[in-house]
Amino acid sequence: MNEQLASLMDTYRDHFSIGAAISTRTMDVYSDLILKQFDSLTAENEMKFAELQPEPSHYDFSKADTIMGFARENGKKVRGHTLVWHNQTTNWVFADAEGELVTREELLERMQSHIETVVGRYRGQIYAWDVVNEAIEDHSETFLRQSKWLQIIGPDFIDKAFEYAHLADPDALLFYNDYNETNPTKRKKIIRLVRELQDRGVPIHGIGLQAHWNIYGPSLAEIEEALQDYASLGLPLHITELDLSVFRFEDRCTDVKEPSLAMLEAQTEAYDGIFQLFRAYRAHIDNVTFWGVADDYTWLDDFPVRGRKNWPFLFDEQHKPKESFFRVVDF
Ligand code: HXH
Repeated sequence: MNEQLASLMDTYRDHFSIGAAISTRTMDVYSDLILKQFDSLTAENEMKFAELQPEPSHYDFSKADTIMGFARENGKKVRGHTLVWHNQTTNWVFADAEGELVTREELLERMQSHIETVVGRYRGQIYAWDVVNEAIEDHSETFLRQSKWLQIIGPDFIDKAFEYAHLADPDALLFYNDYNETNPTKRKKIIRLVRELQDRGVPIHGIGLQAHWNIYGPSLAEIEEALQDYASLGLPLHITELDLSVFRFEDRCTDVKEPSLAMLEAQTEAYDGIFQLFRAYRAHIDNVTFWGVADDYTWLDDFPVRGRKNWPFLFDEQHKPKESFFRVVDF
């Protein structure tokens, strides 16, 4: 590794912490990059409900603990992801012994005991939790997304999740986290949700903007408008899952074996503009986390299009800094 290479976390020390999502596998593959470039880590999957409590009252903390140990040994902060979500949550959570939906009281009890166990285990070691993930409906006029949590408990499942998490670790910062966060319609709904939580005195301390964007959009103007709007709530913002796909979401092509020069140039310009904005909003943004480390592995490989690879990060498949990296650290 080039000794002279700049460091994202050092360059941005006075702005915000810089994070990356890792797994027990990628923390070894990327250890050199992680140690030098990132001061905050998130488990990409290892702290999700289905991973931690695959069966009733049967917890498996082995992978999560491995990541926590790696973070502790290397002096990295950890963001927790995620406690209450409609995905990657096993069906048993919502079912009774006969396979029927459980009652509201029973589901609240299961939610609380999961949150108590997980947040309690890492109390004092995880500085921020994504308490509720993706509860807002995308397109329609509907406010909250249809989910078992909503169906069984009702809209206050969100309040309860935050209250339980706050009881389990009063010092952890509690976040609402969502995607398509720059879309004006969804943005308004996210802001309405957060404002209502604040008005009811629910312990929410920040908003997580996933930022799964691509080289075609959202535009810098749309991103700035969103940052302004979210900042007006007076809560800190975390950019929780940043990546910049080189494809439009719906692009079906699977024959691109390496990113074209045009793609990489567009990505460099986009990253440059996005980080200019992040720097301009440093008073509101406390953390910027990438949803991965380097282009040899990303959740966007094969998603949402099977057979389509992607190259969304600042480091290439050989873990070398891309042009986008040099622009992001040059200001
Ligand atoms: C995030 N969801 C999650 O927060 C994170 O935990 C996970 O590791 C990766 C991304 C982003 C997302 C949400 C909805 C979505 C796609 C991505 O919707 C679709 C699902 C299937 C097909 C098309 C869209």
